[in-house]
Amino acid sequence: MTEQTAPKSPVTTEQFTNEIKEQLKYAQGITVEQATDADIYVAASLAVRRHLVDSWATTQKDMVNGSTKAVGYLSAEFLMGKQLRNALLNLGMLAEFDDAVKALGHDPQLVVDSEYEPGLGNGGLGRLAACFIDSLASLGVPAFGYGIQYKYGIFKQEFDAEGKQVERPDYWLANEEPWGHIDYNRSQKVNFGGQVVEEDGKKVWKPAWSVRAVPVDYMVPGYKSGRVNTLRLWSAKSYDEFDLLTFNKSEYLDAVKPQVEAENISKILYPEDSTPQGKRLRLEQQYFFVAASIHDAIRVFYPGQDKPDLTTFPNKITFQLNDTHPVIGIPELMRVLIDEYGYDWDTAWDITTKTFNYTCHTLLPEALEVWPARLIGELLPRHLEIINEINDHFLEELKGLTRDKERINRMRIVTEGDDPQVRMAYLATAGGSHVNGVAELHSQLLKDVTLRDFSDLFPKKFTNVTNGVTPRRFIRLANPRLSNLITEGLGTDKWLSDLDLLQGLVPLADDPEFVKKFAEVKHANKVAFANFAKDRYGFEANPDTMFNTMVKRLHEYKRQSLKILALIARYAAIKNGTINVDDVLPRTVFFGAKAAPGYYMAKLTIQLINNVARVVNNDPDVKGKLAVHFPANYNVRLAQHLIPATELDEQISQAGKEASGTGNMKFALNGALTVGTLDGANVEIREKVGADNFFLFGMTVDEVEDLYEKGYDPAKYYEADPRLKMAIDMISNGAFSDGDRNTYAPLVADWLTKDYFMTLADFTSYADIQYEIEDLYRDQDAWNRKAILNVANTGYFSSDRSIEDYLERIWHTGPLA
Ligand code: 26W
Repeated sequence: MTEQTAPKSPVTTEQFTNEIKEQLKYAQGITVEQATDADIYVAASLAVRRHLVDSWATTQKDMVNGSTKAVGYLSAEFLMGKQLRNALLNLGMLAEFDDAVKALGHDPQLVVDSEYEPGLGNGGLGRLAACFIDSLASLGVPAFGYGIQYKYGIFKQEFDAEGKQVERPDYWLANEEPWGHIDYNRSQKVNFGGQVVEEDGKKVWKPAWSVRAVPVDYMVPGYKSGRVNTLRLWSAKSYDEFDLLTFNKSEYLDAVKPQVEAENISKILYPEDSTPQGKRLRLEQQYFFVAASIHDAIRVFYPGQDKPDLTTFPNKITFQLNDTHPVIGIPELMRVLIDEYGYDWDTAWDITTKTFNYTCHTLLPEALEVWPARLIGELLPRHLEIINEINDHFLEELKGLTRDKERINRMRIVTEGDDPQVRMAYLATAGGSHVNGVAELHSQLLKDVTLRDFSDLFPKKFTNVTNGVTPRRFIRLANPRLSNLITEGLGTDKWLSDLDLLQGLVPLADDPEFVKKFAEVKHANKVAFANFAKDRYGFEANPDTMFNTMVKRLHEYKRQSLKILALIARYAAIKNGTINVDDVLPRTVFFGAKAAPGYYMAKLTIQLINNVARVVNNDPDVKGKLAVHFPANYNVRLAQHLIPATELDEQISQAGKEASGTGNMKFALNGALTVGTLDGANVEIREKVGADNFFLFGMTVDEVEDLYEKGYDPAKYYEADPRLKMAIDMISNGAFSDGDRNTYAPLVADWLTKDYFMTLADFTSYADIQYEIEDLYRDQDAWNRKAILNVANTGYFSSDRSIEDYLERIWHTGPLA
């Protein structure tokens, strides 16, 4: 008998059916007969929300009245995914929902499908924030997620006839959005521009214009904690009354200019996930949500107090800075403490440094934001003053710690010269208590390279918290078949809130019955994905082939190029008989990737992948042996469908470039084997699952550094491996561009002359390991045993464990009593 500890539904199917009917009638003014799937979705969502309100209110009250420090997670991105089924899971109402909707004459899947996925993030950083607030609520820790409710999220990706990426606006709020609660009465005023004047010895900021930050609250229900936290996303509205006078003078545009300008701030998510565009609007967005959030926290934790004792602020809430994007919050809190509450510099600095902590999510130098002081001065003149003062104080402090003038100069927060730049990562490191990377290798490289000077002088500030993913969404919701098998195997479903319990599956890897059931689950997931893909994208995926997946943002360091070159080499080998077609192990390769709209090489790579797919999928010589599919618009929904069906996951970035990766964790937890480099969290995944259960290839970080040292000539590798030469030559000869030799010339030229991320240098190692992979796959029992050991040994990568690490090492707080 398996122990069932999942939350019990607060209502019966019948009661829930009536609640949906009630919403349809009173909230939407329609009858059951008139209701569409989308209407039922809205009604069911509103009915579910009602079952969360009490715990939400209690959590709010306990948070303010209690003495448990709260966490404020400041992030420019929250990639939440669809909400309904997650809320149903955490309320224990999944079955009641399905039965109630059927009772109302609708198909539960079609009702769920009518929810529009909120795309308020680009990729890893945004999704991690979503997993983290799920874990904070599930651990019962009082917390706010603070961000921006963009009107337009990450663009919708389509492919044109040539296989090129086309971006379409993601106007997600065009549809009824039942989850957000707009709270006009708790809006905050955010000021911009203007100048700073002296008034009786005090600095006074005279802003030129202001925006109204209106909070849109989303409930964040915990799994089995009975707690419901808040995701507070700010939406920009204008204060200015409509200037009728100007309107009458038919200068219409001037009349509404203030409105449009103001509301532009939360209009759209910047679709870059590595290279900041340094746009003024981006800085306005960052200051907008951070300033509103800091004032909101003071309002929440010091209700009705106009002279609060803010020296206690760091005991009320600790703010986590999700990368450099919210770091303007440090000079903002200083401004509030000094200018609005009259604290002296040292007291203010003491409060500020105790309040903030910084997480770095990248190793790419170009991804570390640097703002021109001039731009900050125009938009936030008082903040620039404070940043310069912080810089001065910091340089003084450094003079007390080292006499190495070079080092002190390297550590300047504000660079010298006639166009000074503000280095936000340095401001975050100087202005916070802790700095952490997101995987052991990443955190080590931050200390040894990126922030070396800082870790040498402030070693205690630096720590690591390896990323994690929420098992509720990425195992229980995405993979119910595997979830049932795990619960059966362990005899309890407690693993969903204690993922280390997966360890109990290790002995079952030697149980032929369990291995058989595991294989059946994986195959059923492959069939389910094939049906989903047929229906949603129109392509046929053959479940009797190996499902091999590479899904992540398109970036040269992630090396989708390596995957496509190896794929072309395989195709060529089949075509020219280097490999006997009968010995070829049938494989279906799935790609999913959005490229930042301005990222030329990334978009050319997408075009190449789509055209390789076109040629391969229409070539009878490889039919049934090799297929390539690139479903457009990779997002959380597609991930939830594709990950459970995958057998082989690609984590092939150049060592030392992927900070962590989180897809790697989701695939391993869903029983896929990984082919990967010793990069990011791959290192820890391989440690946990065992070297025998991970396909390792490629250079290590040190070997990469050595090769950069001694000078890297990619052409040499092109000459050395005929498989690589064949693949590149086929591209050059127009095999995937209807004979046009110029289409991919920029890619080929880069590979043969620069190839900064050493795709060519790691090609041979990558191509060679494919034989090992295919040999193992032919022994399905052996493959599935290793797959089960991957599931069993990756409980560590739960975001619950990550949050426990943050609580212990950085936040020093815990669950509400
Ligand atoms: C300013 C432009 C910009 C926007 C977003 C620069 C950098 C970013 C993010 C930091 C990029 C990102 O998503 N990084 C990813 O963060 C994940 C969560 O920690 C890691 O798992 C990935 O390795 C890392 O690439």
